[in-house]
Amino acid sequence: KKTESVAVPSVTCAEMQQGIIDRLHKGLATDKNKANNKAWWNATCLAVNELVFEKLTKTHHNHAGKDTRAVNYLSLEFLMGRLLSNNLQNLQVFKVTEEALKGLGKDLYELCDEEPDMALGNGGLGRLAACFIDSLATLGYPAIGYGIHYEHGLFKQEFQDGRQIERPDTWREYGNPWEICRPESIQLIPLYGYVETLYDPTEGAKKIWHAGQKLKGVPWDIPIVGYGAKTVNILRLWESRASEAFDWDVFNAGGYVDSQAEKSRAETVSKVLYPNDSTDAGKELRLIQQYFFCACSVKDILRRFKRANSDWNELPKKVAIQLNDTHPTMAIPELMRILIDLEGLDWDFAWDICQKTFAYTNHTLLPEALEKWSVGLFEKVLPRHLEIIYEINAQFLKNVVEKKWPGDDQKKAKLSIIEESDNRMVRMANLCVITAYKVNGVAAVHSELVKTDLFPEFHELFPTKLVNVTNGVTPRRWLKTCNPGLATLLDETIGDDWVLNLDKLKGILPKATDSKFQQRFMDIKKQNKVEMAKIIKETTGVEVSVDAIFDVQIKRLHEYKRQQLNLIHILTLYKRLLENPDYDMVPRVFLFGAKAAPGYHMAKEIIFALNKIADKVNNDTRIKDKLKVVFLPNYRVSLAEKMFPAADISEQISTAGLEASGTGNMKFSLNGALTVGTMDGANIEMAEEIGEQHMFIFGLSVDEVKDLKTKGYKPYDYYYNNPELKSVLDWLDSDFFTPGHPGLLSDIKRSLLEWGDEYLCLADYASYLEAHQKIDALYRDQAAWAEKAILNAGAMGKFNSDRSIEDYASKIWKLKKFPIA
Ligand code: 26W
Repeated sequence: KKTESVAVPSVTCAEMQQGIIDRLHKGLATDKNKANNKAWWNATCLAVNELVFEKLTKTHHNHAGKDTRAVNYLSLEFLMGRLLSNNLQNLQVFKVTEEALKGLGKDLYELCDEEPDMALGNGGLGRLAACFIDSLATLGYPAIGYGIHYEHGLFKQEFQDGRQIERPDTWREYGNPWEICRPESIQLIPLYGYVETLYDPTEGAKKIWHAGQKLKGVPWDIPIVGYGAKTVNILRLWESRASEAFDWDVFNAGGYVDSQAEKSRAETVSKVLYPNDSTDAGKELRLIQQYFFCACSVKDILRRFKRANSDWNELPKKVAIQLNDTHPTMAIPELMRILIDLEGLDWDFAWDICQKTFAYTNHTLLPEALEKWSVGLFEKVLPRHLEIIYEINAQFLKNVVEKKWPGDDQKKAKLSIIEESDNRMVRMANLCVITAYKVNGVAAVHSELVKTDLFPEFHELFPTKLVNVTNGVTPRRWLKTCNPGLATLLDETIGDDWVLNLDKLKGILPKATDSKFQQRFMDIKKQNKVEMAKIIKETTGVEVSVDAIFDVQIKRLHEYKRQQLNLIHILTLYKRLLENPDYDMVPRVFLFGAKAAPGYHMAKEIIFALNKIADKVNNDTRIKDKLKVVFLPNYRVSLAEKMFPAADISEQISTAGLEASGTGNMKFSLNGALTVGTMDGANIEMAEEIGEQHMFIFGLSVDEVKDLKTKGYKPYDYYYNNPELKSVLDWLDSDFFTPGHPGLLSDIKRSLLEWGDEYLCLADYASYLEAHQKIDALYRDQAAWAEKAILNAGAMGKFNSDRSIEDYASKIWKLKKFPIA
C-alpha cells in the first residue's frame, strides 16, 4: 500500500561523486589519496552546498521580489546539532550520496560523525527553535531565524573522578562549511553614553543618544533546507567585532596595542553562550549580548522592510517578530527608539506598531528563570532604552491598570515593569506581556498555568492575549534521519509521506497486535540498542546487555526534572539485589545524559553521585549484571540522535506543574519507547493521544502538588514511614560509594530532608516504584511490550513541529505559505 514517493533525487550518483572529488580538488586543494575523513566530510558538505545555494537564491528572489509577509524568529539559542545528514535527507539525496561515497571507498555515516555539533543552545528552548526553522522551511513559510554567532557554544562536558568539568566548545575552530559571511549587511550598534534632550519649538523634546561605544555586527547566514528542498530559508547569526571607527581613534592617539585590547573586548560580546538553563545571573555582558543581538536583528528587519516599503503602517502587515522567551525582549524598546528618535514617528504611532508586531513565547514558570535587570545597569549600558521603558510603563499604569483597578496600588506594584525594591529591577516578562499582541505557553497545562498562576492580572486585562501552542519536534531529524531502520519499516508499511504528514503514523496502529510487525519493530529496537551498546563501551568501557531494559533520562540536569528521584530508585533496586541476589527483576541499564549549569551546586552533586553509584554498581559481581548505570559524558544533539532510538523507557518525571512542555518525551515515544512520567507538560497531551493505560503515569498531579504545598509538605513523614526509603537515603551518608570519604553524597539526602525537598521527590517515591514494577512485569511479555511501543509511536502525529508551526501561523502570525516552484 505504498503511496506516491516524495523522493525526487536531483542528482545522480556519478554527479555526486564528481561533485565531491571536485570539491576535494578545487575547494580544499587536496585529493582522494591525501584527504582524511575530515576533508572528505568537508568536501561532501561543499558539494551539498552547490545544491543548496541555487535553491537559496531562488527562495530569496521570490520572497524579496514579492515582498511577502515573513516571521522573524528571534532566539538567543539555536541548538542545531549536525547539518550534513539532515541536509542530505531534506534534499532527498541521502541514499545517492551514501552510494556515491561508497564507490569512493568512504562510509557516509563515518563522515557524518566528523561534523562538530553546532551547540548554540542549552536545551529544550534552543532545540525547539531548531525544529521550528526546519518546519518553517519545509512548510514553505517565509521566515528568518535570528541568533548569535557564538564563538563557543555550550561547554564540552568531561568527567574527572565523577565530577563535571567544563571545557570550551570549539565548533568552528577550523571553519564551518555551512555558513556564508555577509559583510554587505553589517550593522553598527551603539552602547553606553548619555541622552541629550533638545527642545524644538514645533516638535517638542527630541532625544539624542550619544553612544560611548559602537560595536559592529557581522551576519553569518546558514541555509535552512526544507524537506523536499523547495524553500531554503536562512538562519542569520550575528558576530560582534570592534567597529573600525573606534579602533581608528585609539590608533591615532598612539594606542595601537590598546586598540587590540578594545578589539578583543568587542569580540567578547558574541564569544560565549551563557550556560544557564533557568537562572539568570544578571551580568552586564549578558545584557549587552542580548541588546547587541536585538539591535542587529531589528535593524536588519527594518532594512529589508524599507527596500519595498515607505509607509510605516505597513510594518505590522509585513513583519511578525516572535520573541523566544524574554531573552530578546530588548527588541521592543529598540524598535520604539528607532521609530521615534531616528524615524521621527510620534509615540502613539510607534507604540501601536510595536503592539502589532511582537509576540512572545513563555517557556518556563520557574520564578528564578524570569529575567530581571537592575535599573542601574540599564541606565549605564542603555540609557535611552530605560527612558523608553519608563514611558511605556507610565502609560500602561495610567491608561490600563488605573482604569481597570482605580486607586489599587498593589495591582500597580505587581504589574509594573519596574520592581520597586532596594535594588530596582526591570522585569522583562512584564514588558513582553504588555507589548505583545499574543503570548503563548508551550503545552496545554503550561498555558493554563500561565493564565492562572503566572500572569492572572494580565489575563484579566487582556483576556484574548494568552494562548497555547503545544510544542513539537521535527520528524525529519528525530525519526527519518536518526532511526533509518524504523523509518524504512514505516515507508514499507504506510508509505513514505509520513515525513510530511505525521498523522499518517496512525496507519501502524492496526499493526500493533500483528506479531510479524511486532517482531520487525522489536528487531529494529534491538539493533539500535546494539549500536548504543557499542558507543557505551567505547566511551565509558562499560559492557551492557541489549536484553536488558534500556531506561533513559536525557535532559539538562535540574532538580525540578528530578534525576535524583531516578537515583533513589536505582539505589532501591541495588539494595534489594544486595539483600537478595536472586531478587527477580528484568536486567536494567540506566542511561543518563545531562549537563549541569557550571554554578549549580546541587545539579553537579547529582552528577557526581550518579557517577559514583555507577562505579560501584557496574563493578559489583554479586548482582550478576542485573543492574548497570551509565552516565554518558557530553550529552548533545548528536548523542541524543543515537539514544532516543535505543531507548525502551523514557523518563519524564518532573514535579507536576514545573516542566513547561518537554520535547524529549515526544522524541522517545516517536522512536518506540514507553514513558514513565508525571502528569506534567506535554506528557498530559501525550497521554490523551496514546491512552494513559499505555504509559506508566505516576505521582502527584498539578492540583495535588499545590494542595500538598499549601497544607505544608513534610518530607520526614515519608522518610520515617517508609523503611526502604529511609535505608536508601541513609546509605548516602555512608562511605559505601566513596570509600574512605563518608558524607560526599550527603547533600543529596539533605536536599531531600533538611532542605525541604522542594520538588517533592519523597512524596512521589512510592508511586514511582510502583510504575517501575509495572514496567518490569510488562517487559517479560515481549508481545505486550511491542504492542504498547507501536501504539506509542503511532499516536505521535500531533507532536510534530509542523503542526506547532501551523498553529503559530494561524493563531499568531497570520502567515501565508509562499510556495517556491
Ligand atoms: C538565562 C536564563 C534562562 C535560560 C533558559 C532562563 C530560561 C531558559 C529557558 C526558558 C529554559 C528552557 O529551555 N525551557 C524549556 O523550553 C522547552 C521548549 O519550550 C520546554 O519543552 C521545556 O519544558 C522548558 O523547560
